Amino acid sequence: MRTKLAAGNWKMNGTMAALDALEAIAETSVNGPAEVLICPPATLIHAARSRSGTVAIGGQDCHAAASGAHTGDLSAAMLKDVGADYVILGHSERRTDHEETSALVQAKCRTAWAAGLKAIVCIGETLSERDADKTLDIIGDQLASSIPDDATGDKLVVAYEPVWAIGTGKVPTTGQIGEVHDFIRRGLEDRFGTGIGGSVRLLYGGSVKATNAAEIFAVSNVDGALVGGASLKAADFVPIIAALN
Ligand code: G2H
Repeated sequence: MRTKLAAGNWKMNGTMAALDALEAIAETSVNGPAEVLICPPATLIHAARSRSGTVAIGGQDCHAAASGAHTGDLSAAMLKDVGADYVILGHSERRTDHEETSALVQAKCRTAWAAGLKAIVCIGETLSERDADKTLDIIGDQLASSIPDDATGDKLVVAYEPVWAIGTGKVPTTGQIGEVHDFIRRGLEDRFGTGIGGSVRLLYGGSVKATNAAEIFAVSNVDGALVGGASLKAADFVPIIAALN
């Protein structure tokens, strides 16, 4: 049985005042079985930890190296040290803005696991790839090359985020989401066996909001969501959590 996960990705939004929203989310989402996670900007992780109650806290990226001369970067151990339980890796905004490859994402994943963080590895096709009927090829390649061989359901979450649905208000049909999630599940089971492959949680991400969450959560192999814009305010995020519970 996979525990459902409602994960909020605040991206580059939020100063200390935003922690009021985190507190409101924590106060109103304590009763359900779903796990709730907020990934604020790294500057807020330490303060967030003391105000998040049972809500887990995560980072949005980490360096592939454990430490060293990497000005401006953060290590997985640093995130863990200030209270993070999770880290998002390979988000399409990082793949695009910072030219991150799947090989780099895999290296970051290894470092994150070594530091005791759970990794949410993001994969997804662009619109031109979908239009060219290459979606499953792209997903298969990203899945194979972004995830290390020693994955387990305790430390890996996979987020399917079609790039064309991120922050655009465009959402794939439930049929399109189901096709990709079933494909990812089969890929994980083929590679890691049905025990491990069946225990990894699969999140959908891309323009999830209160009005579409319930129908997305009803799709097979959707174990929750990675939510951007709609995780910034409790009034928007709490109904999404409720739809999962
Ligand atoms: C996709 C998602 C969060 P949004 O990036 O990872 O953002 O819900 O704003 O589309």
